[in-house]
Amino acid sequence: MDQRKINENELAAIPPCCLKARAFSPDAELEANCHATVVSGWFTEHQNSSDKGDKRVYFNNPMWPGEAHSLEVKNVLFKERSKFQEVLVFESATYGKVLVLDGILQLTEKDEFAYQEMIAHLPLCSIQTPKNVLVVGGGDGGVLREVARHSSVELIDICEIDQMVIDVSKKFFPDLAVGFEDPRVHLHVEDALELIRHVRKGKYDAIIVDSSDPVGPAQDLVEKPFFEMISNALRSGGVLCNMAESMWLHTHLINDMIAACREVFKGSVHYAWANVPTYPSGVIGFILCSTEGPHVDFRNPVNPIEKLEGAYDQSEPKFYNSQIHRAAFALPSFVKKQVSSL
Ligand code: SPD
Repeated sequence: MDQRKINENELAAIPPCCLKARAFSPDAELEANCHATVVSGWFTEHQNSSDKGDKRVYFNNPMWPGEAHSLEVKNVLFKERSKFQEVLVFESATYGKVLVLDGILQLTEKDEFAYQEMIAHLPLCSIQTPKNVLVVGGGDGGVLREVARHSSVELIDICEIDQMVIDVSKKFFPDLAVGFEDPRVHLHVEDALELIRHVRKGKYDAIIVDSSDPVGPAQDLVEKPFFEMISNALRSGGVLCNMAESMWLHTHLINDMIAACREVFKGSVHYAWANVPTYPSGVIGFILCSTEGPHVDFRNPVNPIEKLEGAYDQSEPKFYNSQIHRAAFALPSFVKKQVSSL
């Protein structure tokens, strides 16, 4: 804990609502009830929070013990508590606007495209003519924007639990929220488990799970019962792409997820990854699975983006291409060793 005294300039840089969070003792920090991740003009992704009586308490996030990543804050643009989580938007000094949920960075304007393009095109370019797609989470609209590049797609259902995430994205992140404007998009604001439980068997060609980390509302989305429901909602030979954390930090979690997926998905199961500088360790992974049926060879895109009509209508993808697609499945030796189910 930083024990030094802050000077006048630093004090002026702290948004007034954060003064309480300027904690110089552990006890005082626990008292903080207002985006305590922004302290002395810096956002630090190292905390998680939970309700204790009528108070919000903050503690080191168990997903990333012993490390933290910080961005300089120019201006806090929005902070409010929704029914599900604390939603924060700030203008950073070097990464544009940033969206944070419950103290965890979800996206920045500078590097968001790497994640959204990969999670959307890895599955959709792995099957011929995807038609019906479900996006779970993804309330910022970025994944919708990418799915909409595929002209074969006729229906894009999205199930986001938190209306505030959608509203905030429409206000502060128009380049992502543009995804909602596509006429093929049908928005469901509800718990994805409920939607998927009641969906017609085999309805979707592809399901993309763009969740937050499994420590809050998204906890159920890495468990076997969820994968079973997903599998049921996919057609034979349909595909799932699920956000799957960092191989530098979470091989245990990846192992468990892969093992659960192998039990459920009788087609193929693979792990891929991409660099996203502002995610913990600068890396994020994806689990790709297919149901029993026509074989899906995820490692070789049969529906290459370069040949897709309409894929470049708005602008070119900035990260994803067929070479990146193939490379994303190459795994370092330590991952092959530690993730025994791969
Ligand atoms: N550790 C953060 C992982 C965030 C994954 N979801 C990001 C949402 C972007 N559409």
